[in-house]
Amino acid sequence: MRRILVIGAAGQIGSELVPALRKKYGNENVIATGRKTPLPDVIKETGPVIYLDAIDKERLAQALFEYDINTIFHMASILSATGEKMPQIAWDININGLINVLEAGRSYNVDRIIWPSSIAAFGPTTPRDNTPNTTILQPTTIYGISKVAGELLAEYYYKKYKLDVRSMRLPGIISSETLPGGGTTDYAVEIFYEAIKHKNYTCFLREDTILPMMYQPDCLKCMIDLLEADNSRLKRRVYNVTGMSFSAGEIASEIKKYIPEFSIEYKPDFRQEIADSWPRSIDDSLARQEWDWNPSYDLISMTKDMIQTLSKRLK
Ligand code: AKB
Repeated sequence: MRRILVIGAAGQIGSELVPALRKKYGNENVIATGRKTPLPDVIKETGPVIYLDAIDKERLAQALFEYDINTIFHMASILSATGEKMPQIAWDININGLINVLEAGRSYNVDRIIWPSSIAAFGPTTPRDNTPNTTILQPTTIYGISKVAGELLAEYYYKKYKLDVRSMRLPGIISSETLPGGGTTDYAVEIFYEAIKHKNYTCFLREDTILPMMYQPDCLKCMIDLLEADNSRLKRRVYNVTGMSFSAGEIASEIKKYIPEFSIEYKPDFRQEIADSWPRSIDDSLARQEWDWNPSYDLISMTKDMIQTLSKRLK
């Protein structure tokens, strides 16, 4: 039986991952943790919730012991744009938090840890189209540097201590429940809220900026599929995954099909340089081969679903 600790349950992914995990593994078996951001009611009302800062080693160890945890989703992270504003704090939370989770996991016989990496692990020297799983990793953001270090730690703990850490390089995640915070791909979520509420949006990236993205239902499936993947088939700890790739201009055109009066202007800021250092599209064939990764949503089906879901909610 899985006893799961979700660190960072209030975030864009965590807030929907906890309900998905509770549905599959039972409400009492999924312990949601938060720090500063309040947890959504649906999480507080359906199962155990605790305060936890992953930087606090003792509190982390206590949580693993008290709740008899054997599986951890470590979702807490400072994203790319915020990281550039406070690089030392980003390093502390992203790396020291991860090392604490790995060390506690090793001491308390945790048998699986899922920790997402990101397309931010790539950099300007990486091939930008159909980026392979194994390639040049020379990121230029502190977030990306922390992801590369984390990927190497995942491989290291697996080899040295047999700790079963698994990771996927997430692209931008598009979701309708919780807004992302502090990322470069956040525009692809904000654009829907602004289009529905105000019929216009000022985009912080150029119109022709193409980035890899994934819709939340595919992201949740990705988390659970990698958790459950048969270890004998996995030939590495870290996998490329993707759902779709589009430019800012292309998503705006797709939204206009539903909201014809929608207008967009482009005012690139410091996040443009970050976006320009990341791949345009991702080769995720190894994830498909080794654990049957198979996303469902493309730009057309994702836009339709986002517009329907958010229009209902925001009205
Ligand atoms: C960000 O934009 O920083 C994140 C990511 C791609 O990891 N969404």
